[in-house]
Amino acid sequence: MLTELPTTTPASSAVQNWLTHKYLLFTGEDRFEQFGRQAKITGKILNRQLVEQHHWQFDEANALYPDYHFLTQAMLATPTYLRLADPLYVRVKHNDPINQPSIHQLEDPHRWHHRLAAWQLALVDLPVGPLHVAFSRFTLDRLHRYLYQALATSSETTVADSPALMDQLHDYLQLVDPDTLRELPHNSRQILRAIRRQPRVPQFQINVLVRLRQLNRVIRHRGRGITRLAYNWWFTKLPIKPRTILYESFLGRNFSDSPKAIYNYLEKNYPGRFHHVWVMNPGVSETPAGRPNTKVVKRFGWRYMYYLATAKFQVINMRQPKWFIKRPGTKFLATWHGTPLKHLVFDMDNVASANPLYKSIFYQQSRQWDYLVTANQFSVDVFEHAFMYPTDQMLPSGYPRNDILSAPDKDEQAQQIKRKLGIPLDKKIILYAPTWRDDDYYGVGDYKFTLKLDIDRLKRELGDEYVLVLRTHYFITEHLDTTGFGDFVYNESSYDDISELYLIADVLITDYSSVFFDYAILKRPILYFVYDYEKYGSVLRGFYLNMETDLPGPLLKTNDDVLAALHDLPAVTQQYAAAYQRFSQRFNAWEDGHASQRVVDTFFADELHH
Ligand code: C2G
Repeated sequence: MLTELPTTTPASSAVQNWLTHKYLLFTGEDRFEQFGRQAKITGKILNRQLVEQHHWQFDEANALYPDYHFLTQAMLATPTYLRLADPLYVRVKHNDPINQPSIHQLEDPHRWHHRLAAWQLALVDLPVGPLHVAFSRFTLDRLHRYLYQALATSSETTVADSPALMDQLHDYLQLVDPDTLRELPHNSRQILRAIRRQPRVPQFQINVLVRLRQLNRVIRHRGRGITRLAYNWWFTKLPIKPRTILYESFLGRNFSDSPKAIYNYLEKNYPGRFHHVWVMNPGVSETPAGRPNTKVVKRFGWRYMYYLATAKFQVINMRQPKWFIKRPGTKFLATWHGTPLKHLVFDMDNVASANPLYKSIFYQQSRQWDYLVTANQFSVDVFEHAFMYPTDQMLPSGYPRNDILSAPDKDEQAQQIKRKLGIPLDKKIILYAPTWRDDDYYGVGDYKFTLKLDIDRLKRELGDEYVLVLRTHYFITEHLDTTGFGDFVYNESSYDDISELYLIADVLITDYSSVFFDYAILKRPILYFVYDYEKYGSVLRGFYLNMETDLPGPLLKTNDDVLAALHDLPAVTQQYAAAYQRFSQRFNAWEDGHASQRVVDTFFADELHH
């Protein structure tokens, strides 16, 4: 067995030593962030003389796992190793498995064949002893973890479907240390033992064992697991409901955005034609509950799973769950949620906030979309490369969510909204709606926001004329403390629909949020408070627009600049008149107040016209 030597030597002299001594040099095994990506130190450095002396070679016939045999042989011959504190060699994880997969991310139907062949070659040459046990344990652990994927009947390239692979697995299991097999959890142990005894285990027997294992997991995960199981085994086998529509906006956090506009349009123009099901998280105050033909279901609850499986139409503004099964006969409308300013998916170099599989998960999910709603030609062009999505499946419609901004009665609606929010009718409104920061978070989907806008000063200098409506992004979970600002600040971060806040706002302050594309339909002044401009643009995301020349308003880096602009908005308006016009032509040419109609006429065509 390998023993670790004490790391008393600094890296440089360790490298010197390694040339003359007989040991492996590990450079650590930690995962960490490097260049904004997940990285792993996996380096093993070997003495070249040793390699030549033993004629160790990579198995070039094995395209995916050429190094197992090489490494086990090296470990056998060099029973000690030295782990270095400072990395000499760093592997950055590939974060685009679709366009630039690493060998481990390649989709290869023969992966299991290569894997088993490599293990077999390595284990055959390991004499009984600690390394043999360790390698058996390592491979059985892999088998245990991927067993479901490898044996489940629904998977495309299963071991179970292929008699040759079952034979190979059977042969491999003869080699492993029997004691390590005993260490496996019950169900995996049973499946592998059965295959060890006879290669041709009947499929039904495997299915039973695999299902038992799934059940086991469910019992461990309780709640969600059971509903998921019901979704997989039962609900997706039920007939599809031809007139049911499932809607979801911002992960069930709001009753808002284009799904809401489409829903309102359908109920107004085709009342009673459809059953509407809205996905809402518990605790959301504004929901369509109680409206005709409408149900509200809890995200990930039983009824949600049922409708996710059986509703013929799905209208969603972000992404469906990873495990969503797109059934034949169902139709999926992705409305998305903004014209892109920040680089998206395949255009992102570094995925600072997400896991390395983000791009491939996004890719698989977007293949399930039948249509993607777009607000302008610019979005069509960007989505084509950023999502790798075909343009002929995009709807060049404008955003349904923006119809309200061209409504003939928008001024009356604005008065009503102001009353509803308790904002004095004689006050003008500044709407501050910034976006989130990829690197400012507590945990997954749980982002922070640090308020850099000097509210105190705004109140002092503008409080007689204005109130401030504060609206944080839906990812920001923390509630900003605005006590002490009295009736100057209205924190509408949990208000359901930002379009209604646009309607009442006399001026918008934002940063890198797509909100200004929509707000510009109203032709009112827009200011950009970009206190972290250099960092955001170059390190975190990168932009599709030239922020210096393409925007309809000024980039302001300090509170002084923001206040100066607010004090003289007519000057800003005048200065940006030409830029604003260019901007509107480029981004809002399709926004004529009839986007919902265009989307509905295409997406529901078969249902409405037969
Ligand atoms: N939004 C909001 N309040 C904010 C910011 C955003 O209600 N303070 C809503 C708006 O509808 C906006 C949408 O969330 O259009 C998307 O927000 P962005 O800030 O643009 O950020 P993101 O969610 O990363 O989406 O193609 C657009 C991109 O996907 C950006």
